[in-house]
Amino acid sequence: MLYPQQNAARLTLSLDGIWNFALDHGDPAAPSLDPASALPGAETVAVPASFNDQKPDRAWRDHYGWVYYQRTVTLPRSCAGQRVVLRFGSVTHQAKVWLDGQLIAEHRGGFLPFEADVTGRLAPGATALLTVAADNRVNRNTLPVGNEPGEIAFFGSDNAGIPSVEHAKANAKPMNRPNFDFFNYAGIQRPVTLYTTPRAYIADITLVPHCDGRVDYRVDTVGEGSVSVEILDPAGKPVAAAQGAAGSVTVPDPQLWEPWPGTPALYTARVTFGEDCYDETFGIREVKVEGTKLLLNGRPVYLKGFGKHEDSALHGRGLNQVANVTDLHYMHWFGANSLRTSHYPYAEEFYALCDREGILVIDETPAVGINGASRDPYKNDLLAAHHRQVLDEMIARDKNHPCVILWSLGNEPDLEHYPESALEYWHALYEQAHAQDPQDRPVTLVCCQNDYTKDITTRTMDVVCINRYYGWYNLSGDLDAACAGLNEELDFWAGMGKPVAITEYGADTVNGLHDACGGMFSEEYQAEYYQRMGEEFDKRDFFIGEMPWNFADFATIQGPMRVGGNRKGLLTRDRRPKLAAHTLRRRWTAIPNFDYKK
Ligand code: BDP
Repeated sequence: MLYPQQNAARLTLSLDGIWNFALDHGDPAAPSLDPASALPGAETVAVPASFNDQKPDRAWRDHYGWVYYQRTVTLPRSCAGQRVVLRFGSVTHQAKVWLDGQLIAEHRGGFLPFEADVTGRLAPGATALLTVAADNRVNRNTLPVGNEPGEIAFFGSDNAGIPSVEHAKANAKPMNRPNFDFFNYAGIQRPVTLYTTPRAYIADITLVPHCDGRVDYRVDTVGEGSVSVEILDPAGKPVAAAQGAAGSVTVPDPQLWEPWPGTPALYTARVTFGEDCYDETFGIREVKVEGTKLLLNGRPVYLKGFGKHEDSALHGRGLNQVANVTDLHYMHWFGANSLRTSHYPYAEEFYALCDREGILVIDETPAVGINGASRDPYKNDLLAAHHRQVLDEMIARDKNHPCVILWSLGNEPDLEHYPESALEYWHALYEQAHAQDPQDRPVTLVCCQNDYTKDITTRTMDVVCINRYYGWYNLSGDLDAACAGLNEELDFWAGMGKPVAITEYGADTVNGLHDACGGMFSEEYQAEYYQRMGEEFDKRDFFIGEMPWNFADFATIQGPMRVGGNRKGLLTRDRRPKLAAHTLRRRWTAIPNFDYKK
């Protein structure tokens, strides 16, 4: 799906700003306010952003069910004769959209864009009432996964192992019980755009670049016209051209896209079709797995980076361009070259930044929380269908980004209790990703600390990605034992002949808490933990990357395991480095992108 672009043929009108807002206190199962009328008791809310932290009010923060957003929208008369599209970067987790009371779009999944063609409905010069309802409920059929009322929440206040108070639960008000460890922020979290195209238009562009300069392309169009493609080099100079909706074009002396501190050279495919035109940026780079190596442009690359979240004060999970730019500058400061979009696809604007700043991305679906030892979570057709949908939409959206080097099908599912069922479920998605991605990037699934001998799925992925908490959730406080445990496990993976990356490892750390003996939660413990783990990683040739959890402290559900959120950040939530940030910085600035492991 193309990102809205203002150019010689297209106009984009931002609908971001202050909207009217109301919580729907009716039946959470069905939106109940009248979308054709002004919202009763409307309050103000900023878009894009999560609504939860915009008012110091538990009703906003802990709302369960539907909320409504509303504003008017006027299409300029100068847009007469154009096709008009209304586009949402994301609405979390489920959306309904009405224009003057008429339903024009519905979408499930809170982290991917959707749009509605409103050409016939919004007349040039006219003003219409735009109403959006967003549902924040998560359950066993949604991604991310939530627990049904009465079930044990893994990260919440009913943690397994804590004495149950079944008799008192009837008093609990309906609430989301996320089966994941991040605050369930919701609302219109990404930009809303009204854009025009000519009536005959470019619907999609697919680019598959090769290191020898050949770029295979396909342009999908609607209406009559002929396609031409011109390639501009990073300085904006035309270097190659072709005619026709599909084919190949060859860039002479290609400058390859490389991660920072190399040069992330960006080319542009300038596509024209009749009256329409679109500039798609891309990088010339290839990624593949060979033996135990992850190869970028034919060279073994070492991933130094983070598991992240879209999370910042007040904005919640809403697009925050200042935080995004700051975070990438911090990535350079750390000497990092990569990140994982844990645990959902991020805003499109972020991938464009990573393309530009040379940051390698593991792009992850919102499939987090697929577990529950007491029942087979894979015997669920609704979940499987939704999972196929989000994977499809994520690849369709992100397929041309040079920064994306690996697809992650999901995070920490149960792979141990129903191994055959798990293999069947994840393999269908693995095949889908390979079949759908025009660049055929490697595919992974990020696995939880488990009995790895019973997990028969992770070992079938192109890259083995493991989240491990030796020295934190297990062998707590004992770094000698933690290193021994890690090594025992790495001996197992050594036999698999695959590249292995650690995609989460970390220690909750309260900034400002110091301890001469380096006890848990102190800044000293976190620093020593990363120092010791790094020394172990360096001993293994098949080990292709390290991604500490987490880049920064982040908001979570309330519960006895979390003090003001998850504190495993190397940075605080307001982006101040903890002691361990300096430890990692020293380590990573000394590790080259390429050929670190022979
Ligand atoms: C892992 C999850 C991650 C959590 C982390 C933690 O993948 O979302 O935040 O543990 O507990 O299991 O800090």
